[in-house]
Parts: sequence; structure tokens; C-alpha cells
Amino acid sequence: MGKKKLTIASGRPYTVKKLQFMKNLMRTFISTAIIIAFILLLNACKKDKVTPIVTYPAKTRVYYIAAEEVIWDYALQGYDVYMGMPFDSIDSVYAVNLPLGPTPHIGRKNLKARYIEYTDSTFTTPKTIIPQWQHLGILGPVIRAIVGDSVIVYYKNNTTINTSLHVHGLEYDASSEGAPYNNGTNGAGDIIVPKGKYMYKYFARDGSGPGPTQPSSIVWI
Ligand SMILES: [Cu+2]
Repeated sequence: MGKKKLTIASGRPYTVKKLQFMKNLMRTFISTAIIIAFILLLNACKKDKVTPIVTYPAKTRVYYIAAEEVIWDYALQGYDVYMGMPFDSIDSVYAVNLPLGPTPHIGRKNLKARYIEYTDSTFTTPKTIIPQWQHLGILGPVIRAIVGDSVIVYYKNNTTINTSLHVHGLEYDASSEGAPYNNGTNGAGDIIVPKGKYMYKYFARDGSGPGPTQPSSIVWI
């Protein structure tokens, strides 16, 4: 009899405790599942709101660029534009053409090679430089691309020396490096002889564009 009481007394609380534990476990599981579902729902709403899917149809952008020799005037305005005053005695040594002497200086005007953009493959009509890019002076032209684009530059060397085109910020293979290649070989595009032509091909990858904290466009020089 004592044995029976002992069985009832010890077995019942055990069964009740086990059931209670299982109920608590289920409640915890259900509430956790509801919270997870809610967080997922929030994230789904957040994604829809913050990062709408924008599809950009990638393009191939084509440029016609020639290298040309020009006499470039480094002091076009004839005075110190930065200081708003005439050149002083030190500036004048570099900003004024001096007759050759014992200590000749390069002076104000010099023969330079620069890049000029043309409208097409005939390289006869230079592209108009719009007012907002005229401050570039001897730099330019500007090559623009959006991530995903390909860029093709038809290049012509109109100078009397070997030239090439070398870009930063775009992806390319060795043939479009436009400079001696660091594997010991030279890419085909690194030496364009006078009157020579070449086609450079570049790609705008993710790293070409602005990062998350940068403005909508970035400049590579
Ligand atoms: Cu470089």
C-alpha cells in the first residue's frame, strides 16, 4: 500500500511538471516564431521602401579622341588670376617668354600634346566643349559612364611622337592598358605611332561608380 501511495505521489507531479514544461516550450516557440515573422515582415517592408529595384539598361558609349599638338598658353589672361594681380618678378620668369640666355626658362607658351574629342571616326569635326567643361583647359575630354556600361574609344594619334590613352576607374584587359604592362610584355595599345589608330575598350564595374557614402557621380583622373 505504501508502495502504491509512493507511486501515485511521485508519478503525478512528474507528469504535471512534464506537461507544463511542454506547454511553456510551445508557447515560447510560438511567440518566438511570431516575433521572427514580424521582423522578417518589417525587413521586407523596409527593403521595398528603401531599396527599390532599379534596372538600368547598360549601354556601349563610343568616343572618338585624337592626340594633337598645340601651342599651349599657360598664362592666357596675362596676369596672376589666382592673386588677381600682375605677375611679380618671380612669376614672370616662368609666365613670360624670355629670350634664350644662360638660364633659359620654358616661358608662357609651349608645344604640348593634348586629347581632342571628335564627333565621328573621320576625326574632322571637333566636338563642341560645353560651357561647364571649358574650365578643364588642357585636360579632357570627359569620358562618362554608368556602372554596367561598356566604353569604346576610337583613338588616333595626330602628333609626331608615340602616344597612347590610359584611363583610371574603368576595367580593361592588357590590350587596353595603354601603358607598358607589368607582366613584362607590352599591351598592343601602349604605343600608337604617329598617324596610327587604335580601339580601346573599357568596362564600368561596381567599383567604377560611387560608394554608399559618396555623391551620385565620382571623377577619376
Ligand atoms: Cu594608371
